[in-house]
Amino acid sequence: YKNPNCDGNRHVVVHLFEWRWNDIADECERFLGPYGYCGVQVSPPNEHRIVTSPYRPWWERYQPVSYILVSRSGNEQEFKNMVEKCNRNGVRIYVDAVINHMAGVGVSGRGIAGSYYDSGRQDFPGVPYSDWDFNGRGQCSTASLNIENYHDPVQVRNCRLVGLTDLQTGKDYVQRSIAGYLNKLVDIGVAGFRIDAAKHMWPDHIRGILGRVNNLNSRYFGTGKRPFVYQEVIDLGGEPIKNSEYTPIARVTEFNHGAHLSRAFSKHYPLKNLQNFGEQWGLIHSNDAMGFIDNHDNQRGHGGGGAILTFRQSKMYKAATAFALAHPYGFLKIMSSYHWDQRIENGKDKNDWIGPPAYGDGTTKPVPINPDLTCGDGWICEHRWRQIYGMVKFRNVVSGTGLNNWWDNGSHQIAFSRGNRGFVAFTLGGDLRTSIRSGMADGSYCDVISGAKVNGRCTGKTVSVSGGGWVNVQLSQSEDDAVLAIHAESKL
Ligand code: LM2
Ligand code: CA
Repeated sequence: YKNPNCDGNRHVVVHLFEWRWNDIADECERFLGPYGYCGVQVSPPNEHRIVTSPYRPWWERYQPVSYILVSRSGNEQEFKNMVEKCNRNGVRIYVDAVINHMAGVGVSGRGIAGSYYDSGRQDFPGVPYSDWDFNGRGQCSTASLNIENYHDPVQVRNCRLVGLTDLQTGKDYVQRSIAGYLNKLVDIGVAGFRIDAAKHMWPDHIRGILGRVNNLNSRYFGTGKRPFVYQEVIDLGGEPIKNSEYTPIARVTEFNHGAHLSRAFSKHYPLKNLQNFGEQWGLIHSNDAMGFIDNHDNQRGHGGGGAILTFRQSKMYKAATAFALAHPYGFLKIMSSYHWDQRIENGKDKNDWIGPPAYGDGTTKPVPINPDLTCGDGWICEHRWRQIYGMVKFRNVVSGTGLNNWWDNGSHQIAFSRGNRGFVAFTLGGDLRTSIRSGMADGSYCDVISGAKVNGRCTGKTVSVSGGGWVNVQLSQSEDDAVLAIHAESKL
């Protein structure tokens, strides 16, 4: 479950948070395929509640009503078309699987596909699930039936996460229902899953469910391939539930990866400390990790929150992302966000619920593309920022090499090479003008941060390597970016 099943030499996934299936299909063809992205994490494709107070928050999609493939992003036919078109363009689809729970208690009505539900009675005929498929007094000991104490692993698994009706994921019937949903997706041609709220499920239950999942569709993947799985476990230390309970099963989201890099690029400590970044910093093993700077939760203060860099601190964010992409650690995911106006009161964003750009009736807006490759209508599209897609390509080009020729100035200036395939330099403190040893062949290169190599010419800074690998680094503090990067395929 740890192999992402990328097509060809592709190594990075993008989370197109709240995008419609039709837009993702187009994006695979016009951008993600050509620019070397491996795949897309899509928002939950199954039927969810329609929440009207607050009006259509993004988080309504984390309240399942059934496993029918109708959601705010589109219907089943649109989903199938997307998977087909993306696979045809060499881009994989990974589904955010919300399988720990169903909708929050105390509401009834119809989900977005029209299925009736009554979460007060724990009745979800669209699956169907009924009361005895859920954890109750027999399994959860808190009076509220909610998780009240994260130091009690039984509560964390068997009680309700923020009031969400908690499935008995150990039950044969429940496992069969969930596996039925995942198998439907696998048969359509998805390449894997993010397991939402994995920390709230017993590791053995996840193992049991995955054991019931089919091999990937041989039409796209060849025979005998298992889905890629990354389990969402927020382990920032200090709680009894550890990442290490889940790494034997499949990959795990490494929240410390982005947390450390966010702190480093916010200058909480000298960049030179990053010399031994990785497992030596207490991160899980590189081959077990799904790394990222921010995700849809912590960019708005949910799910652990913390001082995470996001698109709002764009210069530092791009530098942190560039470091992550240049460094060999982990398999990486890029966040692609939409804009919302923050309203911070007492350190909390009162607008943290705001859903995607939408029309008055709540339907999600399409993603318009500007001539300069950026997106309009409130879609941020970090994955289309030149500094980010340039480094996604860098990661593909240097794949398989190690980290060599570490250099630092003892403080906020660092540089390193990736074998003889790539070189990066960073400054968060003063101008960086010096020659640094690299593994690169002598010649002229295009810096893929300030520009790109287009038809053999460089639209940004040209960088010369001479004297047997010495890079003439010219990077000033006042530039738009704190990074310079060259790779074997940006040679002019
Ligand atoms: C996740 N990972 O474990 C998701 O990444 C995260 O975004 C989900 O929470 C969570 N688990 C459950 O799938 C989000 C959001 C919550 C929201 C839930 C359910 O962060 O704030 O909870 O989705 O929609 C909302 C209300 C909360 C209420 C709950 C139940 O914010 O106040 O609790 O619904 O009605 C009474
Ligand atoms: Ca649970």
